[in-house]
Amino acid sequence: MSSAPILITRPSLPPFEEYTSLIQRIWENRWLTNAGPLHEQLAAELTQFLHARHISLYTNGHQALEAAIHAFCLPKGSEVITTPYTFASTTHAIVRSGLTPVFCDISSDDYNIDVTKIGELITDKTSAVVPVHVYGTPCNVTEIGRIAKKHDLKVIYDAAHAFGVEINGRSVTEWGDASMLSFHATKIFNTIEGGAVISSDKNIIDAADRYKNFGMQGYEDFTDIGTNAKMNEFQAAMGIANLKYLDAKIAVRKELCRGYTGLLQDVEGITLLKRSENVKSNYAYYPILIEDAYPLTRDEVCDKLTENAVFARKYFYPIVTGYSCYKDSFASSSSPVASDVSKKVLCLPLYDTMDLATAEFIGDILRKEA
Ligand code: T4K
Repeated sequence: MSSAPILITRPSLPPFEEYTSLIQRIWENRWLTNAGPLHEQLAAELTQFLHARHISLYTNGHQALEAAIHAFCLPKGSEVITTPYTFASTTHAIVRSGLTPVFCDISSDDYNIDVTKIGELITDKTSAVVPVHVYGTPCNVTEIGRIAKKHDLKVIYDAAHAFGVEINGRSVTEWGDASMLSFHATKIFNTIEGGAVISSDKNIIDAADRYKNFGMQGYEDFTDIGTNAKMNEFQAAMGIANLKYLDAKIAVRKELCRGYTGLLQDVEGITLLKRSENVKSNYAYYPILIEDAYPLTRDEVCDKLTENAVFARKYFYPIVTGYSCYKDSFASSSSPVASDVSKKVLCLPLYDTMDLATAEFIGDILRKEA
């Protein structure tokens, strides 16, 4: 095995010539951004790939999430139920939209929002729920839908990790009023930076399309105070080239996950992520929990891996309510499960150019310490 550092992830890249032949077209037509032909081609391909009704491509996932929230015109200051076990982007998008996040704890089964705890957080100020499909594992979408319908709440999924995930053969983005996807370099499908809003409601996608283009309506009016968050042609070209290889790359990741699981499933003190039979996973992340029964703490495991040039990551530690920008605001009920998981979690390296021997090397380090 090479002595190069083993990073948490490496971006998927298509064959160089396939990217450059798409880029060649940009030189021919001099169309660089603002819904160019490659942008339109990618939007059409993704609509089909994701069985989406409507899609709006974005320059990154975060802006797409802000746009999705903005599109519903939720009352300023209203409360949005979300979880603290996520990347900062989820909470930032809520707060930057002038809304108040209310933190719900997560389930220890899948690290997603605990649907049994949503009800007690609903008040007459609640306008929406923003759950996260953490690591690409779908939330309990049926129960979330039932609660939202009963209380007349919008559901906007942060599906940043869930590209290509299906529940009983249906895309995870079919649930909720809208979903945001991330196409960042570190994600399963990338457009370098990128993202999308998906919805079955054309009005929401029209609003997202206007929002990313300054709120412009035709050439002579601005109907919304929008932003600039359009996906450019170089990003779209990367997406078109990458999409062709996605299934093959997910298959590689699946084998690597199998390798990890084979080595780690019987190690006392290590808990693995459960995957459901009815879910088609994208194998985006391989999180493990280092429990008290393991001889080393999570941080000691992390250090041990680093000594071996293996750079695992603590996605997500600390929880959002522990960040300096949030800890003194948004009084929230405590989230003991999220806090506990966050102190134990370690995501192991996983990417499509990694080989099985590398997964075995990492698994063996963890087995030896047990
Ligand atoms: N919601 C959720 C739940 C999210 O997780 C995210 C993003 C968002 C919303 C927002 O979506 P975007 O606006 O990002 O589309 C990374 C990503 O930057 C971020 O996209 C992601 N979540 C978050 C969980 O992870 P970092 O700070 O950990 O990335 P970084 O730079 O440390 O990269 C990780 C590893 O990947 C490095 O070890 C090196 C490798 N790498 C990275 C890049 C960018 C490469 O080899 N090549 C590269 O080009 O945040």
